[in-house]
Amino acid sequence: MEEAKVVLLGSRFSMFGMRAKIALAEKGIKYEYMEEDLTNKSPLLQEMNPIYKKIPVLIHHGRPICESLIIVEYIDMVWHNNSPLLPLDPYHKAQAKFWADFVDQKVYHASKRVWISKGDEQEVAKKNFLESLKHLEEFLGDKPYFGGETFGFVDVALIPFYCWFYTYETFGNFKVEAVCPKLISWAKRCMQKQSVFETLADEKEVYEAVLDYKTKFILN
Ligand SMILES: N[C@@H](CCC(=O)N[C@@H](CS)C(=O)NCC(=O)O)C(=O)O
Repeated sequence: MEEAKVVLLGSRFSMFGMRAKIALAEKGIKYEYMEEDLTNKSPLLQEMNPIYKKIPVLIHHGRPICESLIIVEYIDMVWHNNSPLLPLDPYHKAQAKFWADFVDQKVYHASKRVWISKGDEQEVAKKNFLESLKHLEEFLGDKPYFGGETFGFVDVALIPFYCWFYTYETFGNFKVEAVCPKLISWAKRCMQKQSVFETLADEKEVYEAVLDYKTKFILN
């Protein structure tokens, strides 16, 4: 591997991988993308992320950076001349990191339970998922993006989940728009950005992939 090259190890439907792709696209960075088969991880992934063995991994100058939010922050710091993602102001930066972490701690965990579980557990997951989105919607308020006038860190953290909404809604039998209309307007606004619409997977393909995964790996 050439030392200076930027390489991204990802997986097609991963919202975490999409975060890295969007950040690289926002900065206009050329990179080599390597798709991982997560059922048969490559020696490179195991070498580059020996602790978690998860994607995404960004490899820059031959050195690995792991964890999607850390990758987005790294990209923002290294290529700081254009399209800033994190605010410079320490308070606003702390706030952006808080909400991006909230997406991981609350939105992600509840969203997964929505399609993986059934019955009472699924009901609790739906409630938690929609509540977490409601909190985000309140933080968004009337701003076009989470950080204000321009697309930034929290937008990158959350928008990949949008292409999974169809899956959560179909398994959970609800509509996000009925509860969080402003959040859906925000998502549609983000989808007008090239970095986002060229990165996000097709929602029906996500759904098909989840059905396939459930058939193969989860006994019903
Ligand atoms: N917290 C991690 C989560 C990454 C993650 O869960 N990646 C999944 C794909 S969506 C993965 O690589 N799974 C493989 C495994 O768990 O073995 C991040 O933000 O990068």
